[in-house]
Amino acid sequence: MSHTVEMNFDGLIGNTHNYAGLSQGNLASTNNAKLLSHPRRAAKEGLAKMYRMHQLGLKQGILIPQERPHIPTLRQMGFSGTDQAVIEKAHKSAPGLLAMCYSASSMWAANAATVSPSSDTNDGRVHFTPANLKSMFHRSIEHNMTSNILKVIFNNDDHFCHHDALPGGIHLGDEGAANHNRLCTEYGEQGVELFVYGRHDFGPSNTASRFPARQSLEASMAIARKHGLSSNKVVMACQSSQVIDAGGFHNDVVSVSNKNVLFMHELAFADKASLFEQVKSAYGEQPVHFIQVPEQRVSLDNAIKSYLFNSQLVEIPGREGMTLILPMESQENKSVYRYLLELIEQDTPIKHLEFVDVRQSMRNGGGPACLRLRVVLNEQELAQVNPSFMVTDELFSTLNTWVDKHYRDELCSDDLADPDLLFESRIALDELTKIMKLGSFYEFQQV
Ligand code: SUG
Repeated sequence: MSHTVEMNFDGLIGNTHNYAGLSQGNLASTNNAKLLSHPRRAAKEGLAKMYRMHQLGLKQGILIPQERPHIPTLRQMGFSGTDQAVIEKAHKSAPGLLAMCYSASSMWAANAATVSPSSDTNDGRVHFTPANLKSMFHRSIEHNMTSNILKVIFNNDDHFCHHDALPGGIHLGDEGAANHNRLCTEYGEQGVELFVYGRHDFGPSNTASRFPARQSLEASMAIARKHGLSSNKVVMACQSSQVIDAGGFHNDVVSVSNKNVLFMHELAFADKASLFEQVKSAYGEQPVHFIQVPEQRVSLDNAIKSYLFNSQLVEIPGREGMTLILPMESQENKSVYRYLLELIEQDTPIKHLEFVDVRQSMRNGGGPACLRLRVVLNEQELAQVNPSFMVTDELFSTLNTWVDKHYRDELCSDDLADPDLLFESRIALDELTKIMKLGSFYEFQQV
C-alpha cells in the first residue's frame, strides 16, 4: 500500500480581515464586534502557523483569499454605478450588507468543504463538496469561489471528484469539515466518517435553542451519499443543544479527531452512549480512544473561551505519540493548561503540546483547527496537487513579503467605506494570482 498522508490546507487571511459582529451564536464574533482589527498581523499569524507545520515535517497547503469586497453581490442587491459608487451607496443605505460583502471569512478553511479520502469512497477518488454556509449571509457567498479554488488545486478527474454545494433554501445548511471527523487505523485504510449535525430539516421539530444550529442532518446525509461512502462506515451524531447555547456553533469547537482518537468535551454530543456504540461497531476490531474532558475539569465556558478543542491533533514525523497544536489562549487559561499538562502524562496517544498565536482569527471565533481543511492523500494523489499551493520556504517568504507590501496595519468599521481599500485589495490579489501562477482568476480580473 502506498504511503498516505493527511495534509492541511490553511486559508490565507485576506486584507479585509475585520470584526463586524456578523455571526450570531459565535460569542467571539459578537463580543468583539467593531474592535480595531490588524489585517497584516492576522495574515502573518496564519502564515507562521502554516510554516510551523511545514517545519515540523507535515505536508502543508494553502487556500487563497476570496475577492472582498464582493462587488458582484452588492450589484445583485441593486447597487449600481461605478464600483466606487456601489461602495458609497451601500455604505449609506445598507452598511450591514456592505460589511458582509467585506468579510474575510473564507480564511476559516474548515468550513470550505467536506472531503472524503479515496479509501472511503466507492469510486476510489477523493470527493469534495464545498459547504453552502447558508446560515450566515456573509459566508453563503463563499462557495462558488471555494469550488473554483479547490478545482485549481485538485485538478485531475481520475483522482478528484468535485461536487456542487448543496441547494436548499432555508434547509440543508452545511458548514463543511467543521462538523466532520474521520476515525481510522491508518490514513490510507477505509475509515469511519463521523458527521455531526445540529438540526433536522424535515424530521421531528427541534428543541428551541438560544442560537442557530447551523448543520442539518439531511445535508450531512446528502454528502455521505454523494461521496459514495459505505453506509456501515458512516455515523451521524447530534451536537448537544447545550453546547450550541454555550457558543459552540461548530462541532470542532468541542471535539477533534485523529486516526483512532476522538478528543472531546464530555458534553459535546446529545447522545454520547449511542455515538460510542455506533462508532465502535462501524470501526471494527481495533480500539478507539474516546478521550473525554469532564465538565468539572474544564467547563464548557472555559473550553469555548480557550478553544482547547479547536486544536489540530497531528502525528509529527520522528515524534512518538500525537501532538495537539493549540491556540495560546488555552495555555493562558489556568484550568485548561493544568488539564493539558496532566493529559500528556496519562495513558492516551496524546503526548505533546504546541501553542500557536492566531489571536486575530480567534477574536472572530476561529482557532487553529478552523483555519485548516484536512485532505487525506495517497502518493499518486499527492503528486497531482497543484505545486503552487504547497507551502515551501520560498512560498512562505514570498507571501510574507506580499502581506507586508499590501496589507494595512489596522482596519476599523468606517474604513469599509473607503474606496481605496477596494483598489488595494484588487492590486494585492492581482499580484497574488501571479505568485500562484493562476492567470485571470478572480471576477474583477475577468471584466
Ligand atoms: O463562521 N466567524 C466564523 C468563524 C468560523 C470558525 N470555524 C470553525 N469553527 N471551523 C463563523 O462564525 C465572524 C466574522 C465577523 O463577525 O466579522 C465569522 O464569520
